[in-house]
Amino acid sequence: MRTQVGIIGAGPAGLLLSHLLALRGIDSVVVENRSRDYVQARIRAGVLEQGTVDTLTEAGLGQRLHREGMRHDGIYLQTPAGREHLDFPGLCGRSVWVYGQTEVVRDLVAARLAAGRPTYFEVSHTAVHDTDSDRPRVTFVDADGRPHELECDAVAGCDGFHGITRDLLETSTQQTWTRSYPYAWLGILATVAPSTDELIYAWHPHGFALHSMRSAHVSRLYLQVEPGEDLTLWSDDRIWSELQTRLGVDGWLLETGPITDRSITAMRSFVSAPMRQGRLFLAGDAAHIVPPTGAKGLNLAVSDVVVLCDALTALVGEGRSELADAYTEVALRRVWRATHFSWWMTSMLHRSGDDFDAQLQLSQLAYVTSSRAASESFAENYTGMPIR
Ligand code: RFL
Ligand code: PHB
Repeated sequence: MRTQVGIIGAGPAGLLLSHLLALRGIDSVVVENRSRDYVQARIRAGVLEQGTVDTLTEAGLGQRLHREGMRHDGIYLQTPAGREHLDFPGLCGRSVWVYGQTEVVRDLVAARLAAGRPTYFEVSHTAVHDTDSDRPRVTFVDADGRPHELECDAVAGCDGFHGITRDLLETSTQQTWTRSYPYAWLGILATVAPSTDELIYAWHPHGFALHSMRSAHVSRLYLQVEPGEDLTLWSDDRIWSELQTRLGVDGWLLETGPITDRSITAMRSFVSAPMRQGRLFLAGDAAHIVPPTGAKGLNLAVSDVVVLCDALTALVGEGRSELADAYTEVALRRVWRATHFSWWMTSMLHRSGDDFDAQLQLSQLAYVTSSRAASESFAENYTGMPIR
């Protein structure tokens, strides 16, 4: 088989890249080692930046997003002193949208299959060869056990943090930066109307809590827990009672309902650079991870792909390499801004350290909600910096 761009991974990065390339007349083949149902059901991100929504809308992928997604014009930041609201349009002229990653992926898979473009789910033995030549190849075995060889002009590694492509980059020129955090998130999805109109990020002496949502009938909530926390120690009653404690303010009650999904997520920052070697390009979680506190992971995958699409169009469509040569530098500017914001927001909201640390966090939170300069800076970062 011959294609212009071989794409490893059918997460948001790989699927969106294939769609944006097709709009530019560049063909691609996507290979994914999980099933279509698994990829579409994976519960992850929920908040889309304005730039992500604009990108999806301009690419013709915005119909359901605009119908079912919820525009949020702010968030609440809470401490035991009270719940404060930040008004994003008033602070920076932008908003965010609550629309689950599951829905984004569903829309992308539907668009790709409707266009009849080749997508292989449930592949195994994915391998990439000859990335330093002009004809890199991808080999894999399809769901029926048939081996394939894909001859490409370029390969995009969109295979997430646990994928195979990052390890193909030359270790002598590769640099990585890592930060592990001494806490994790216990996340639940529950069939109950959200008890809030906008997301609540709460600092509490017991630890951080977040009230998010997926729709008018589905809530998504998180609790800070220990990194190695045993999920079986958390009964439904214990989860709801701890959420009520950490999210509670006078006169406010958290509605409860059946819990349909629960998981523990480790928290880590990770950046690997360069994001390219020869004709192999990395995008999204394959190249970097942020802790979920700033809601940046999916949005960074989208911004990488927007930049990468320009670079690949010039490289394989027109034989020009300047944008490909600049890819790492342009993408990393935004990656490091989001890495800093996610680290900062994480460090401000999670309990760790001693009472001195707690007083610094509370002072910082009071500053963010009371100073125009600080809240503008928060709003600008949370709603997302420009992609280019
Ligand atoms: P993905 O989504 O991991 O997709 C990679 C795909 O590659 C496949 N793959 C392979 N395919 C073929 N051959 C191989 N050898 C392969 N190895 C792997 C995988 O099966 C998979 O389908 O990466 P991508 O596309 O870069 O997208 C990144 C986002 O998924 C991620 O950053 C976000 O989910 C992070 N995140 C959040 N991001 C936000 O922007 N806003 C949020 O509110 C937000 N909340 C979250 C989050 C992540 C969370 N978890 C569980 C990590 C909340 C949580 C709890
Ligand atoms: C979510 O809805 O899953 C969510 C929202 C905001 C975050 C992280 C996750 O910061």
